[in-house]
Amino acid sequence: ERKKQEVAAAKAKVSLQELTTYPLFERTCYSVKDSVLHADRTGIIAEYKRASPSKGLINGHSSVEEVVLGYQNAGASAISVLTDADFFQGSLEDLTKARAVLTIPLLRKEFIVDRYQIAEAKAYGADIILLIAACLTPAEIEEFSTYAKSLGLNVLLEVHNEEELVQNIFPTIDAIGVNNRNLKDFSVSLDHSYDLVNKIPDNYIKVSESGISDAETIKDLKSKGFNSFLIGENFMKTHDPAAAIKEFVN
Ligand code: IGP
Repeated sequence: ERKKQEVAAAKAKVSLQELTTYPLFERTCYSVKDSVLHADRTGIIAEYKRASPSKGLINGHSSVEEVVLGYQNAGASAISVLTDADFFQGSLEDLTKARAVLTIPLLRKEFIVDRYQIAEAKAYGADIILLIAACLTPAEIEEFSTYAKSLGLNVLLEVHNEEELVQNIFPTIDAIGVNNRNLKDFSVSLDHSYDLVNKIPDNYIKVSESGISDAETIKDLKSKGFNSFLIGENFMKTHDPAAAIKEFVN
């Protein structure tokens, strides 16, 4: 029975070669640098997040198209869509639905561990992939970011401490995010951002990720040198995520 399931799963997954024939695979990606530094935009990377391992269900009622278009209209610089099903109730279908309504960069938020997922990101409409230093070796970060660049994708490197940062600064990376949330115990502290911001070279977009809860925090992070802010839960947990983002930009 298990063997049967494995065969079926292998069949359902198309080959990497086949992914390269998908219509979206040919598109030219939006630049994350241009969009974050665009004078009329807020620097916010706004996330569509239905659920999370630490919070369970966050929002089961708002559609992906409605939310991401609202984010874009409120001045988001980019959009993040979770594609992980097991922990976040996301999907590649959500990514493609977002792509269809957006004219700003779109991040595939996923735990990437192989090239196939990078080709898949392109084929389903992403402009940016995430590489998490805690999940990968520096050699893998270098290899995967080089491959992503060869497909025209932007790369966001995620770090949580100084060691992860210094080991993984490659020219094939566009943006460096400091995750304020510890992926092991889910504790959140903005101090991770404040401690690392001056150690990120200025030619990278500097993103503070997770646990950002108001406009004051954004102002403060900006004054310390961040150009970008990745925010999900505090928008998604409200009745109207697209309205919530407006409260953060005044
Ligand atoms: C958003 P928050 O606390 O605003 O919902 O955080 C984003 O930073 C978070 O979802 C995230 C994440 C990740 C999720 C950051 N890195 C890696 C999954 C995997």
